[in-house]
Amino acid sequence: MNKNTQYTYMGKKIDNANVLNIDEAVKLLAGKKLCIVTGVTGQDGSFMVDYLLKNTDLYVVGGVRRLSVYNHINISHIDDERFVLLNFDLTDSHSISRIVEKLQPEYFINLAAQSFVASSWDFARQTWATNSTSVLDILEAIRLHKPDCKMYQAGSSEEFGDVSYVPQDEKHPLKPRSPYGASKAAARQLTKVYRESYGIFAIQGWLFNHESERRGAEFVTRKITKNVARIRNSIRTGEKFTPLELGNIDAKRDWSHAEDFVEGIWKMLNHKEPKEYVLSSNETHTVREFVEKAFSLAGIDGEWAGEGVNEKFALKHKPEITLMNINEKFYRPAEVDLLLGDSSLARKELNWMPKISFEELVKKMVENDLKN
Ligand code: NAP
Ligand code: F7E
Repeated sequence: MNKNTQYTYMGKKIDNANVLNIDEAVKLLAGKKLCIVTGVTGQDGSFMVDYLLKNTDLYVVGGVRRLSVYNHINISHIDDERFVLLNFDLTDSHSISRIVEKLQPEYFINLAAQSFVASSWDFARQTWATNSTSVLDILEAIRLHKPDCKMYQAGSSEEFGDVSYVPQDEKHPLKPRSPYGASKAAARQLTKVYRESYGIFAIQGWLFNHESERRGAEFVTRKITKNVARIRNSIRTGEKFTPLELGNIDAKRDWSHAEDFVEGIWKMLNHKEPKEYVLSSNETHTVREFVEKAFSLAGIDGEWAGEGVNEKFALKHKPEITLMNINEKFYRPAEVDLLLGDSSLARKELNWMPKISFEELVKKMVENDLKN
């Protein structure tokens, strides 16, 4: 059996074509304490499932949408009878309502989204439907069918956007710069309104960037580490290679490892009161620094030359060999220049602390891509 395409649930073989529908799930899970996690094929959802199976007795229902190609790599390692996959699409309000009504979950952790900021200008309406309208549908389903279900909505530091002060804490105003940021800010307001109007335990966290070996390949960190691995292999074999191409390398981000953040989400959900927190490393680094560190960890020494769109990172002492250059097509219509979080409230009240440093994060990602 190829674990990437098929695994076993309660003695039954499950594969991409055998994700459960709601009636099958109701039969299998009747009477069990459940947590629904959406977006389990993505980075955070898959780590959340790992965390819940390891640290709780809950049955975990992973929401996946039907796609024409297999995309379950991030969950293909899981072989646990408390984990079941359910057909789920954020844009289908009827299905969301049925799922909450029939499964009566204890927790609903909404990690699914159109999460790529750059695409949100291309698909602004789809981003809004996926990231904002769906949150209203989830909240309404909980209000009507399971008002004591605890709900987590994946908020983002992108809501702070054009920042007013540094570092950003829970009091920072919402000033989004992209359709993505605006959609998350709207979802946050809806979550707050439902919490305050109906007493539902519905919260969001303002999560600063978090990455991992499971990060999607279009996000800047994974794009860098995958390309570093490709270039390192070409240098070893003496093959010609095309350089890595990036946009704004002076953008600053507060990067952590996603595994630390799923723990923070669970702590927020189990805090004595429904309260919103910032999760962050409290350090900021430029994309440029990430590039330097990733190449250096792969044993490649580079140096910068040129300016603006002509700037490049080339092999040290061999400036004719370009490792990275700028391609304007990766610039965004509006940029969030600087993100730096202040997560002291979460550290104090939730006793939460990220364990994996920036250096370790880059190392883990580079080593993983070199290995693969
Ligand atoms: P991700 O890897 O891109 O995963 C997104 C997930 O959402 C995937 O499983 C995707 O399914 C699913 N999805 C997208 N559209 C859907 C739809 N219409 N119906 C059902 N599922 C759908 O994102 P992530 O990095 O894990 O982020 C998790 C959440 O945290 C997202 O809400 C993101 O916006 C938010 N967030 C992330 C960060 C970060 O730095 N990672 C920071 C702050 C907030 P497919 O696999 O089928 O595409
Ligand atoms: O970009 C710059 C880019 O796409 C980071 C999502 O998880 O975190 C993430 O959003 C920075 C930006 O993440 C390239 O302009 C330069 O300044 O990795 P990213 P993001 O936009 O910060 C927040 C908190 C979320 O909520 C989101 O869901 O890197 N950059 N050159 C580039 N970015 C990309 N993707 N590709 C480039 O070539």
